[in-house]
Amino acid sequence: MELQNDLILRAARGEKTERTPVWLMRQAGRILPEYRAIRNSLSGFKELVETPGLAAEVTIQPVDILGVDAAIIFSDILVIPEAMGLQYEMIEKKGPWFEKTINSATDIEQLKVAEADDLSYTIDAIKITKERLDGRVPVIGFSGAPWTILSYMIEGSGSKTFSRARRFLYTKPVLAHKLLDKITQSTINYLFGQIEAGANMLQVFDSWAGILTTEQYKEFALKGIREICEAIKAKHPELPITVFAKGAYFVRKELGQLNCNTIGLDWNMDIAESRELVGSNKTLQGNLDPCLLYSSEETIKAETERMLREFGPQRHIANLGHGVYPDTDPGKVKFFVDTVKEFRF
Ligand code: 1CP
Repeated sequence: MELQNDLILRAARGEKTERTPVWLMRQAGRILPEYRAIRNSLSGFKELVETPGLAAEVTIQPVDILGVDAAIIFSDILVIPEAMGLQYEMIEKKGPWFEKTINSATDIEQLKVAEADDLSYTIDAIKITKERLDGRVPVIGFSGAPWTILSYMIEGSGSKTFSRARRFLYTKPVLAHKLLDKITQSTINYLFGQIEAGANMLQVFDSWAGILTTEQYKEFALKGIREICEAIKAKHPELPITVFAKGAYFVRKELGQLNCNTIGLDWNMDIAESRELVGSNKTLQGNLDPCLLYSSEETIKAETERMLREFGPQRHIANLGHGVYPDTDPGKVKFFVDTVKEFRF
């Protein structure tokens, strides 16, 4: 199907764009009252994720309401551990909770390598989203990066330090690699399924990248991301891939060497320095502080335009430096989106 707006795909591939494309990480849940209305009518978050028609509906809401240049499929990175055999619950105001966690070789052996069919609800949600969008904007598929997924499988929940997961890397490095390999393979199968369903680009979220040492990141985290990029590119060389490794300022050069199109920056990463380290043949995505959206329209406009100028007219996808915070005023989010869309160099 012909896309009416392919700005984000062209920016990712380094082609010329009339203006900078814009979307927000976590745009599909969290902020919109229209999302809350649907969410509150259900038993919980998982029912929404697992009901393709409703997941498609909340995926499209930010396109209709905020005017963003892409839709990101409504799901969660934690569907992969579940498809591998670890059920999770999403506890209100607390976050994810896994009854069973991974600690031994036997635990890892018992995990299955997930297939796309194990995640048919998200695959179906992508198909429905594509039909309903009818080419208005591209659809972004996504997954967690293997290290971030491993951290949840070891911890069993969110954590400030993820010290159990980091301890596992020090004390059981061979098992860590075995687990990472199984997660990587599952993720590749899942992402292939998302592409076949119609995803136009992919983003890999390494949300807990920043808590590893440089050496650990190179040894345990980069390998899986590299394998994911290579596997996807071998079959779909034109499909843009974004790698967002939050806090991983210390491996920007290595991220720049991955077989992907775009590197996501968080708001701590200096734009000029990142461009230097990542190199000129990647697109950069980001990177305003999500807290900027709590400020006045005047400040949002000034900071957004400063950012746009600093990234320059090509090879940039405007975004925040992490997901939009749940209590952000949707009006301010729309103002940010409009500021990007109205700006001309
Ligand atoms: O928000 C969207 O745009 C919809 C899609 C989406 C995405 C891309 C959701 C829905 N989750 C994610 C990714 C995700 N999930 C990440 C990577 C991005 C990031 O760093 O923000 C991570 C780390 C998670 C794990 C997760 N899911 C957490 C964090 C737990 C922790 O460690 O503290 C939480 C609280 C969730 C729940 C969740 N996922 C998505 C929504 C809308 C929610 C809120 C649940 C609800 O509505 O009840």
